[in-house]
Amino acid sequence: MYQRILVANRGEIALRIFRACRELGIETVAIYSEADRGSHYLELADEAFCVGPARPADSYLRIANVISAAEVGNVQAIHPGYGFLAENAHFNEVCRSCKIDFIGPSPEAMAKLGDKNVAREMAKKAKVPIVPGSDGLIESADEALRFAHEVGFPVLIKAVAGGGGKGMRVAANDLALKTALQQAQTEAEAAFGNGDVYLEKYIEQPRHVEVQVLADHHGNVIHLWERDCSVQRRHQKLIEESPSTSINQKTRDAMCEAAKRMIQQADYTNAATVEFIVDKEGKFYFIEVNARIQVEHPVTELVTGIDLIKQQILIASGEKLSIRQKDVKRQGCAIECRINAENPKKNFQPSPGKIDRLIVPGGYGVRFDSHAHSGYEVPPYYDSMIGKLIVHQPTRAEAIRTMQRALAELRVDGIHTTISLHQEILNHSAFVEGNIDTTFVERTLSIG
Ligand code: MV4
Repeated sequence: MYQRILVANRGEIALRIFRACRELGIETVAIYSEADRGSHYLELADEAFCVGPARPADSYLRIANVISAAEVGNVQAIHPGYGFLAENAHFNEVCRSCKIDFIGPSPEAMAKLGDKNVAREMAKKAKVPIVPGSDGLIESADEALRFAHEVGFPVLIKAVAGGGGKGMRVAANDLALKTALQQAQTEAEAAFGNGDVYLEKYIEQPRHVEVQVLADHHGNVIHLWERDCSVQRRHQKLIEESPSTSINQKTRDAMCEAAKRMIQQADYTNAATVEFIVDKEGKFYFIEVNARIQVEHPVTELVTGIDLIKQQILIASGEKLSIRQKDVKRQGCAIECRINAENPKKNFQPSPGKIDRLIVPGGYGVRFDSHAHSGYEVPPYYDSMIGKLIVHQPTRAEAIRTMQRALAELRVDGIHTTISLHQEILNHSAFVEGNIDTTFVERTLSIG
């Protein structure tokens, strides 16, 4: 087992990893930018190094500085968290060449799954349902038109280097397709340095359901059931829950088995999330694999009783999974609300600044993962999420009640937050009835 791990991240996920390491008896090395200097959560690490100025490109994304901190800190492994370098195959490769374990998949598996068209091909081989789509990349407008007439409009143009909704464009007819194709290729080239695109039939008003998977270096792969992430706005997830209200048990079993086949096909190790969309008829389709631990991992931890960060560390250190598939029971319902420093009344513009007072909810079934505290200065340079409020109860109705209570207790004075938005969603009949798809927020709420 490792003696020391560097956590190449900041905020709540860095704190989450410090805590898991502390319990495993592993020392931790933190990194921080000038903007995060003096943050309280850094005190929960054993050592901390400044890796540069506030801008992510000059600090958390500066590979040479992160690796230098790892060398000086004399660590055996690096946990990347999510975002920043978590899915950067080059950084993964640099860790390997410096003989530092990357707590995640191999660079090869990460690179393959980062190409959304390669991932589609792998899904086909693994007999995982995919959306009817082009057979590989689209080279010309004529080819795109031919495909679109085959499956029928609307179609979705996707960048192979995209993901998470980036580099996507919907086209409803021939003329729109020609324009959208050019725009998507230009945008993808600019954003990812790779303008390659492929096409899929556009599944309207889908549900977004993802399956958590763990795979060790000894051929063991287990799923830890699904999470429903349909409540989102402009590809930013707001609320996640398990189990999903979108699928029945037959679909759930098929989706979870498909997720395991996908991970086996990709020769993947460590934690992954296999993402699907579900259409109105209840059919599911593979979308992409997220080769990292996700923000919403506590939802799965609460319903399965499994600490996913500890499992990641044990797998990376070479240990065999001690959990067999038949041991993965799911109990109750968990719901997570992302608490962002944003103003829902001003188009969700970021609301950095000083938290004059933070009062954290508690009581039975309540967890609050956050690095924030009274007097904490929310910096303007990074993601606006300041914490995650997660509840766990035997039934969804009870979980909703507990979340409503916890949101009413939560106090974040001095900045704007998404608390009121979550209260509106939790009180909405469509949410209570479990009748939500990915267009729910934009379509029904006053915030649009
Ligand atoms: C789709 C889709 C509908 N049809 N693909 C791609 C990125 C992933 N995170 C979600 N993606 C989607 N892929 C086809 N063929 C719908 C989504 C999707 C979505 C799309 C637009 C706006 C919000 C969305 C939220 C979840 C899923």
